[in-house]
Amino acid sequence: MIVFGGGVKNMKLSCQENLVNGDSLRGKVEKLESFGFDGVELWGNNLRDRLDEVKSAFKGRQIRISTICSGYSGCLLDPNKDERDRAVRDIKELLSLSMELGAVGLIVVPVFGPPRLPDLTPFMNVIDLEKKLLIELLNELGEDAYSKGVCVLVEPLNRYETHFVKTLDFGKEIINHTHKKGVRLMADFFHMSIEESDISRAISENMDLIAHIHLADSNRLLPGMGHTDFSAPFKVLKEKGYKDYMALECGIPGDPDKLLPEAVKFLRSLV
Ligand code: LER
Ligand code: MN
Repeated sequence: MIVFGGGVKNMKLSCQENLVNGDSLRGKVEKLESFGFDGVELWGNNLRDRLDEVKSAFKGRQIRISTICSGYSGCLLDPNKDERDRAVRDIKELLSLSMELGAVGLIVVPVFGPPRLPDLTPFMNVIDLEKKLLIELLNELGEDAYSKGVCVLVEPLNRYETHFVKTLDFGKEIINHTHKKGVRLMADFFHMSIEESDISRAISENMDLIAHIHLADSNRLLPGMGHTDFSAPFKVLKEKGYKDYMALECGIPGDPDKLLPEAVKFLRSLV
């Protein structure tokens, strides 16, 4: 295990697979390991079809699969039951793959864009309806995840990508009504830089549920290239003993072979 920052044991650095150059996944994985990453975040799309390639790419390496990002069809908060069932079926399949590949879990966004469900006021407004439906579905998915030893990682997004779960507090409010052990929160610094009034407070007060982090600066480039203050939130993570992965999910304006190792150095310097 790499000791991140020379003092924060277990805080592990990961990178999404598409951010690094390479002709094969094996080549990318080798590179990321040599740059000092502890994990790789894979995309969930067609993951079952490339399982052999994935397994052989990580064989004999220290670097691990941190997480699986998205890759399911359907939508959990769609009025059409077939759409919801498709999402539940695919998410369960990706949770099985998370287990098989030793990942923490699967990143799930409850709904992108505007509401799909109807506004039923005065009986129930759309947000309350979405909340109730999501709690039911997350309960089922959380139980499934827990039985597989992985988790559903609920990701709040910014207002331009969703109308619904936008802050860690709101995510926690929902997760608190579910099978919590199998449902956790993830915190994306890009979305937080738009939606949270105080990133450090949001992290601090939701720390018990946070099991994954996405790293990007305010402009969604590599950390250090925008105006997000990483040092205060990292101090909170350090003090509270955060021990899960932080994965880069950002644009790289230049040569990744040069900029990714520099990003590792920058992030380590923060802690
Ligand atoms: C989308 O903006 C995002 O942050 C992804 O992690 C969604 O899965
Ligand atoms: Mn993200």
